[in-house]
Amino acid sequence: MSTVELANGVQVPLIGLGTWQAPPGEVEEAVKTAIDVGYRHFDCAHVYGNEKEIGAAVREKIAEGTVKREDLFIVSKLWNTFHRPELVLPACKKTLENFGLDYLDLYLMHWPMAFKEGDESFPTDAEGNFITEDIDYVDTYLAMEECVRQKLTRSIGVSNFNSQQILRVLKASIKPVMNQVECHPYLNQKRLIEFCRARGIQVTGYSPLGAPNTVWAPGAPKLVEDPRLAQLAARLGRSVAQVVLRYLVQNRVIAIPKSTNPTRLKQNISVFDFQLSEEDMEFIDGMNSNTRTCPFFQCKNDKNYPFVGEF
Ligand code: NAP
Ligand code: SBI
Repeated sequence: MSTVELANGVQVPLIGLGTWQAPPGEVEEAVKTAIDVGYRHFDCAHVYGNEKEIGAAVREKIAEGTVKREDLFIVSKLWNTFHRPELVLPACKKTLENFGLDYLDLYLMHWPMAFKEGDESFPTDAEGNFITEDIDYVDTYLAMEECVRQKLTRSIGVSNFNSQQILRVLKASIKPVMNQVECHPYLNQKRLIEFCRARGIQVTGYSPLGAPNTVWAPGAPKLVEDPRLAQLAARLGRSVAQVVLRYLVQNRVIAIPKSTNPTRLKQNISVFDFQLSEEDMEFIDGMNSNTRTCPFFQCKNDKNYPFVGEF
């Protein structure tokens, strides 16, 4: 599996397994199959509600000798209700307890907005908007540094940060190594990627297949059904999903497609035995329409909502 190097020297496999909406009853088997077919990178989060099952699968594969812990790259994310600095270390410890692991490879701040703390992951007002709190994400980030100091995670980073928000967290002493953002041919993120790379930050692309089941755009054209990509894929004897994933990894963007289906798990990791020509890469670049599958509109009024400004 090809990797990209983080600013701290850690190698990240270019394809990881997405686990949002992987039901607890399916994800354990999916993670075990994924390890068997070659996945070594797992993208997880407290809010996905399946870290216990993922941890059980990983520990079983380590115990049976298929993989070693040090061969894996395990990512989790601090949820928005835990942004108050005092809550950060306990939240990271809780995630480790759920996994049954000693350390993470990467801990990300899931979003720059802070939600009202409490038992509800999505505190919502009468209009259906999420209830946010005035906590500066820089203070949250500084508290995440302690997770590195205490060796709970090897690296820290951010997710869903825009360029201006990135600049503010770069003042910390432990720099973010990653920004995880939505990325696929309809939202290729060229400017944000260039901006992050110039500052030593790698980019992971989420919803790389365009999240075909997104709740935010029920009738919208689906990336995996795009006739232009279907034609290109047919010419190469590949699936559209493979072409799209190859487009990301050929651009050195880490891709984390979600699947719990054994055939698609295998298909999605089989993107290192072919190349897209320069013309094909440029053709896919031309499909950018800056459309998001994950606009998270319910917090658009928060001052830290990221999807405003140029990029
Ligand atoms: P995605 O990976 O673009 O799409 C997943 C969907 O595509 C699933 O319904 C899956 O169904 C289907 N699929 C998988 N492989 C396929 C293939 N080869 N051909 C056709 N369909 C295929 O969407 P996503 O889950 O939104 O994004 C991936 C991961 O990114 C998430 O799971 C999560 O880990 C991360 N993420 C992070 C954030 C963030 O805020 N940081 C936001 C969104 C997502 P099957 O399971 O049935 O195969
Ligand atoms: C959830 F667990 C529930 C809703 C939701 O909507 C936004 C996208 C997101 C997220 O914040 N990270 C994801 O991977 N999906 C999500 C997760």
